[in-house]
Amino acid sequence: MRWISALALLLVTLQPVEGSDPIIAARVRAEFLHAWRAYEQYAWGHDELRPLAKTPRDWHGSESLLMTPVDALDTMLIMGLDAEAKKATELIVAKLSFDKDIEVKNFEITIRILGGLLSAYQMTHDERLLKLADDLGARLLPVFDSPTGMPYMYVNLKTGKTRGAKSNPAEIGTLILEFGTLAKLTGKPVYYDKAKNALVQMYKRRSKLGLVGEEIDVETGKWVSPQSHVGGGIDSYYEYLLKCARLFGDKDCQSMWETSVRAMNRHLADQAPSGFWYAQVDMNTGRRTASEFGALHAFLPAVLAMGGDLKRAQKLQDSCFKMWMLAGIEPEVLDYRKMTIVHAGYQLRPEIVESAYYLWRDTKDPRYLEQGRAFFDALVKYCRTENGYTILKSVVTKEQGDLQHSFFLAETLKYLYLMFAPERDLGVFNTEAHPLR
Ligand code: DMJ
Repeated sequence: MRWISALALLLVTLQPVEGSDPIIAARVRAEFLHAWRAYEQYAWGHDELRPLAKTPRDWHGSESLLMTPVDALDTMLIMGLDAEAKKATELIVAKLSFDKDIEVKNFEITIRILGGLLSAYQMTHDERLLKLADDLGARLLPVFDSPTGMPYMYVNLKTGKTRGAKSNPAEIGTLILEFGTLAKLTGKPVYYDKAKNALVQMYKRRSKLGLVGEEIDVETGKWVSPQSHVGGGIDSYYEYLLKCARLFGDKDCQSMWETSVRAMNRHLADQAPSGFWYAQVDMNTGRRTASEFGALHAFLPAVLAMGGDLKRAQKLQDSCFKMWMLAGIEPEVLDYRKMTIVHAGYQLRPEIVESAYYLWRDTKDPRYLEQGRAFFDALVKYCRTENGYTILKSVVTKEQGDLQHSFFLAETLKYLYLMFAPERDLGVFNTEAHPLR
């Protein structure tokens, strides 16, 4: 049977795709299929695939929320993989149920499942997807019932019981694109209002310097950690201030974004000998506490570019690329003052690719296509397995771990494909790369 799959791969590879580099676009599409076929074969109906063990991985015990099919569906539609998209849709409609006695993380379920359902609905007009999204949105709503209106971290989908008062700006402020879109599509303003209030409540608690910290109690509204940075736990809060303004024309979001990006550039930006970076500082004093930057921070060039600051976006992307090239593939965290790797894993993350995609779109500077080719070559070289793609335990030794995250199909491969395929306007991407209109 091997020659049949080799032939299928060849045919996919040879399909013409007009764009900045049709050959690479076709190769990315073929690699997407390689990842998807492995999921189909070894993890069908489950959340994610462990490609080395060839076993499924579910997030909530034995219950699946079909993380990979929902996350990957709009990528299939964008790549023109119609048969695969149809099969994934039928699985979702037949099997996806939120009437489950499980506690989910509001942020992850919102950006992956709600975002994925909404974007696929907007692309296909399949009402069944909107119905699922509305059901999910209603089950997530209890998270906002805290004394401040900022959401709890977890909610039980069946009982509505919430947990996790200690949260962070990213989990509190990365909801408005999905809940806002759901409000517009269902005519239920409550979704928009609750998510917008959470964002505003978060913003109101910024320090005198205009910065937010890393951890906050949603019941008391008091900061638990004053560490400020643009990495995990804070990153997409900034992203959604700007994207909320873009998607909904919301003037409050525009003004919150402007104040926040000014503070970020003033107190976090760091011109070091190794390049231009964003540091860790105390949100109240502005004192630098660390000089760490990593795979998650690499979303920022994209957002700066979208905000119109191409100068900083380009300088920062040059630094990000240096980070990638240090070991030939991107470490999770780097100390940019020492230029040493702090956390050596690579989780198949998309952020650096996303930034190259935006900068290519906005500048047409060929250096971003070169970066894209380097990303793709390294992924194929180090993360490809016989059955899909996997994370690395260490970018230094290149030892592989065993997980194909759903965001690899939702984001990493989508942004790579879009960079090399014909340009088109898809709308505003949520933080999981689900385009919304
Ligand atoms: C994704 O789930 C999203 O991009 C999120 O904003 C950050 N973490 C992963 C990818 O790294």
